[in-house]
Amino acid sequence: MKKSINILFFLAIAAGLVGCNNGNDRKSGKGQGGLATNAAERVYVAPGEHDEYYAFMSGGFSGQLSVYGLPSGRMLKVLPVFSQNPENGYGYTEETKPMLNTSFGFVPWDDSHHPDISQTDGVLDGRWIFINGNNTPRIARIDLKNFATEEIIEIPNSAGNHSSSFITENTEYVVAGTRFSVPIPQEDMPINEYKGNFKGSLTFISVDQETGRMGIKFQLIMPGFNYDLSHPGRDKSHGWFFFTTYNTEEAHSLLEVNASQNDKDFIAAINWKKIEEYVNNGGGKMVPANYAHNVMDEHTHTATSTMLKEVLTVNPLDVPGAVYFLPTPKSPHGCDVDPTGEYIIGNGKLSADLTVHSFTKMLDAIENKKFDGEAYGIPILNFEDILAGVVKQPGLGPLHTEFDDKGNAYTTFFISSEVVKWKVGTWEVLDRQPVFYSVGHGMIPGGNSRKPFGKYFVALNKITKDRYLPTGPELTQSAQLFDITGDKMELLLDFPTIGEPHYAAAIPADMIKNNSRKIYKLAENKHPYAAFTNSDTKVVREGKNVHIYMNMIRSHFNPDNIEGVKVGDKVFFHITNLEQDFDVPHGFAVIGANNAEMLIVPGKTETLVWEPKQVGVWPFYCTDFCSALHQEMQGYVRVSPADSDIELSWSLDED
Ligand code: K7E
Ligand code: CUA
Repeated sequence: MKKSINILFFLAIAAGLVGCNNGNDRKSGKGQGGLATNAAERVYVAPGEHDEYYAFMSGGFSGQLSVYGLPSGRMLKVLPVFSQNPENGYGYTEETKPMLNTSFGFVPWDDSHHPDISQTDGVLDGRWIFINGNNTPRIARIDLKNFATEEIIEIPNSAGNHSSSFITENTEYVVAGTRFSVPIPQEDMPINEYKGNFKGSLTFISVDQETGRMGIKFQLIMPGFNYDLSHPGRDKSHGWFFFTTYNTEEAHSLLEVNASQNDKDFIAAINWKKIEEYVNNGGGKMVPANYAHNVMDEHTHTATSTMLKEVLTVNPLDVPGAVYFLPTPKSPHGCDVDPTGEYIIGNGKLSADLTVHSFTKMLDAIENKKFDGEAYGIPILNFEDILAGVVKQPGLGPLHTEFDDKGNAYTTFFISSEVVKWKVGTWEVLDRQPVFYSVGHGMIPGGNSRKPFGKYFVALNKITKDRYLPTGPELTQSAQLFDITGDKMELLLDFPTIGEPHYAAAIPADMIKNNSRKIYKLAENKHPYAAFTNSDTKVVREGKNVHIYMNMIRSHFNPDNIEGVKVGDKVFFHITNLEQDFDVPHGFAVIGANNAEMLIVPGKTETLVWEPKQVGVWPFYCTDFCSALHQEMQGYVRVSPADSDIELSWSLDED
């Protein structure tokens, strides 16, 4: 058991340090955090004024994506992505339920980690934002005109979709990598036969530049390591993608010990351009698969789910020169590429130093075939040959590195609970600031692109303990905003977050806000159950299904009296919001509904199913205070016994 001792010793030290950080001297964040006296002014956004940046924070185990303004830290919206959202009916309405379909059936929750904004020429362009579903592997695309999830594609042959969703610099591909290796294809086999038999898939999803539509171009089937994080090459390294791995030991149990044995794991360097060319020339093997592709139709505002039945796989050995391993100490987590595309940083969780690889040296080593062995036939480059530099002992437990526009890098340290600023190229540590507490990712607007906007750094912290008023055993997680325009980082603000914000992405507000949709045009609404005029409104029985074609406008429903519904019916309320003004949604709720309310924005039609269980006269009402007569916005459904012969009828203001 000697192998376990070093690790346990390390973790004991680590635990001790976390304890220290939570001690008295760090309680307030003042003094040590260098809280500037005018910090309040610098985050203050006056009433009616707008923030300078949109920040999109992953929701972690909430499965959503939340939108914040920076520098105020004001939460603007929770965008539902992978989880049902009773606030507006996402995942509950008939139109949105198909978005959450998977090969495992309806999966109304996920764990979302890494949002990434679309780019053109390596610069944020504000068209779309992508995010991964980690648990049931999926990638979602959110349109930043509508601020709505418009597409979700499931990833077959993947498990723990974690090294995702990162995009190439012209949004050619969204990339998704498996964290857990699994049998590919899945099969019933002993777990202890993992080694050599389980595989990891790295999936390249192409993106249509007009519509944003995603499709899996190919899956690279890699050795059975854990593929933890990834980043695209950019500028000079455009065409490559880099993935950190851990568990190159291929352990299948007690990974905290057994996957911490190797002195170095790898960063996998993937020349995707080469593989793309191979695939375009007919390379790769189409294999059976079963995965959902869910798309929101822009005219009917209704999602469809299609099950796809095959996927193109590529064996890396079939594309010589496309895949290499870069030895990287020691169980690296983050895999970050600087804005020039030259430096690839592996954040070795258990390593004392930060290792930086050089892209130029990597190409040189490849050209001169300077290999240091191979793993499953994939060449391993020599560590020394590709080393650009080392940041010496910057902190404990490095997780992620982000970049500003002045050649500086900012690495987060989970264990020593700090952010360390260092100089790219000289590897010299320039500044360190404590965070409260245990930071995961950091984020600089555009920090994962060729053009960062280096004004703010946001620390995305896991633990808050004493930072806010206590709320019982379950506390919020938290973000901290630093001003990074000077030599030293200055802490300005704490603000709580929704769920666990792993990564985040931010963009200047000007790049999005003028394009933001205000209404859906009624004239473009092609929903089959839309009711625009009085003569469109009706109630139709099809066996036990009752379809109500209803509309709403300040401040009534049409119809608002409905009779002839029976116990045992399934009632579909198809409701069209006739408003064509900005910010006039109406809500809909009916007593005893087993799902949610729905919030219908101007010009849309949405559908909620209600299954009345009891005889009576049951009210429905608008849930959003929409006008002075909002409280009058209500109606009744008469529900008769199952064997009743009362005919369907509907009316508005008629006796
Ligand atoms: Cu480090 Cu999922 Cu990117 Cu969390 S991951 S922190
Ligand atoms: Cu419509 Cu309240």
